[in-house]
Amino acid sequence: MSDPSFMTLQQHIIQRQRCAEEATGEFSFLLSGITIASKILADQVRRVGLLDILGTTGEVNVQGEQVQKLDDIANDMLMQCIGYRRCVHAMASEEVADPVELETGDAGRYIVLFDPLDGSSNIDVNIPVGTIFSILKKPEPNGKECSVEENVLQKGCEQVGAGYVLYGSATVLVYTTGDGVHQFVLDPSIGAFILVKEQLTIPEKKAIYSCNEANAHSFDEGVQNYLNWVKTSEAGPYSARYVGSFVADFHRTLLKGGVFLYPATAKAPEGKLRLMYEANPMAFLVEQAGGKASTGDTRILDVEPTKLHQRVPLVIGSKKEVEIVEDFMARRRSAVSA
Ligand code: AHM
Ligand code: MG
Repeated sequence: MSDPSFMTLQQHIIQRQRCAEEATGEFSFLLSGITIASKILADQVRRVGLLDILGTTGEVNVQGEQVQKLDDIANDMLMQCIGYRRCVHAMASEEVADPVELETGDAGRYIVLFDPLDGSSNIDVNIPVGTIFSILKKPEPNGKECSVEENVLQKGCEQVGAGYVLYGSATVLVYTTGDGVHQFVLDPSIGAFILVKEQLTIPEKKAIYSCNEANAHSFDEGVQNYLNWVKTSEAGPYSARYVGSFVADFHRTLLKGGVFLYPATAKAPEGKLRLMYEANPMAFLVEQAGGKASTGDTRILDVEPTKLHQRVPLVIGSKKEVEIVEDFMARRRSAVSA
């Protein structure tokens, strides 16, 4: 007899879809496109040192093929696995300038946006990287034909699904469809993601902050005041944790609590992280887990996108910790405007 507590991602999605009104099975088929790609990528990431060796002779490997960077491989893999789904109207990726419209006619109801391999600059030093995805519905035509760009540019609060895959010591998948956050681990022996935690919640507060503090001199003064405060005995003791790979930093924050910040800097005046396929999906997840995500003064999920690769300042994590940062930023704003 099968173990009733043993559940694969596929079973989990199907089970939850059964409870949903318009359960057509399309959505689970769409997600399976992402999981197939991520299993292939998990394997590629694990062998990255070997792939590098094969590529060291130049641009061409022993098979006579072009040696591709892993970001390109990840992007192609996702485009291919998702692109075969007839329910997908369009895809957009960090690696591609414009959204890709698929010839799926009325069957194409979903839009998938992704960062194929976030944190990839860390890959040659064996630091975890990940895939982030956001799923939107194609908007109903409102009397006029919309371009694919117009269809894609929706606020984060319109997402119907979001998640990430972290290629770390284990391959972990975390997703939401708006009814909580669920965590799975890839069992390599059977090639399936197994449920390890349903309805995950983020601690309401935790004295951990995570940011690239080397940029502190060019942060908003409110953020600088916050960073000074976390080091005082009044606040602390706080711990600092920063991987420099957003998926890894976010995953730790989701599980352990704390706050992750990537504020605007002189080099990145709009912030560094991308709204549509980095900040929005993580904001959806964190809110579903009871946390908070903001630009410092606006809820991330309410930010109106104006372009696909738009960047945004990000403060994300435990509700209370995000509010402390927002408070420092608000106090600075009112001091300036007084
Ligand atoms: P990428 O999508 O090009 O990999 O860049 C985003 C990455 C994030 O994973 C990470 O949070 C951030 O860049 C780190 O930036 P920095 O090196 O400035 O701290
Ligand atoms: Mg990224």
